[in-house]
Amino acid sequence: SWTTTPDRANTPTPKGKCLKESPLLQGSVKLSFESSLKLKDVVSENDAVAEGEYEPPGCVARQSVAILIPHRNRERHLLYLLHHLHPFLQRQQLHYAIYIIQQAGDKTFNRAKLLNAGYLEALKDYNWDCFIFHDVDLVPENDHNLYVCDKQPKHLVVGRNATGYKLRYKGYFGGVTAMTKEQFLKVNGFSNTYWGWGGEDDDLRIRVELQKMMIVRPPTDVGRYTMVFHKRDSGNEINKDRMRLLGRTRQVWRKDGLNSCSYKTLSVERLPLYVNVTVDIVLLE
Ligand code: UD2
Ligand code: MN
Repeated sequence: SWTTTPDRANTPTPKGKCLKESPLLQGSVKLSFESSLKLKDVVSENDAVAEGEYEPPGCVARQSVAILIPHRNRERHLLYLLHHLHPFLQRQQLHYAIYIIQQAGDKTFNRAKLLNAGYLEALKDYNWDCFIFHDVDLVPENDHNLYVCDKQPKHLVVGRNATGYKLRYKGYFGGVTAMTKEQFLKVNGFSNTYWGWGGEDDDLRIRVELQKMMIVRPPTDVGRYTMVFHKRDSGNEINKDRMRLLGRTRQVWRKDGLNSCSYKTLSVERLPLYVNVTVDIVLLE
């Protein structure tokens, strides 16, 4: 015989775990925001995605990650984000799904409560290891910024274009964060009581600190984002009560959060690029 290695061509080998560092990463990539971009283009770019979900073909992903995006009336931003985020996550060889959490009605926006509802809804589909809480207008620039969870809660937005790519302030925890299913449960999720702009991200940081967890971040050259320009949305006016609310977090976190998040699921649509969850969070408590 001219070969001593056994012929494995016909025996299916079980898929191994994906490598710690994906060989598909490209580093810093040039982002495009073309006004001519159409939803159908983004759909056809991503034919390996079904109902917002993807699994790497060649190996078993190291984590299963749900990306939760609070949303209302930002369709253009959503399209740009989907266009960049799907390929980005595929290069990281993750098993993931994207959930868009839509606030029904036109009452004041509540980002934090939407994310609590998104966490609870996503867990009805699958036992996700890791959750990424993601603004719709932030596009990651470097695919070494891994969308996986660590032993500690992770803040992925070290800097963005508009602020010179510097951390806005010490303890800043807004924009995009990653927490395991257990870490998020341990802090009882976000507060449900922040209506309008601001404070809910600092509240989550306080919850994390109360549990003696530490926030970790990627290096500065990796945790870079472009925020698509926008003005303050109507229906998301600055929350004048936020400082008072931040003063009572340590007293109320046990009973204000995931365990008290009342909402009504109005619809769950499984679209090609994301699961579209519409919730009524403005209920009489
Ligand atoms: C900052 C934080 C954000 C949050 C917010 C205060 C960064 C990069 N981001 O964002 O995480 O803490 O301050 O609440 O620091 N949204 C809609 N429709 C609306 C209003 C909001 O979809 O009508 C969603 C959308 O995902 C948006 C997010 O809520 O990205 C945050 O709102 P923003 O972008 O207006 O606030 P911004 O940029 O000051
Ligand atoms: Mn924004």
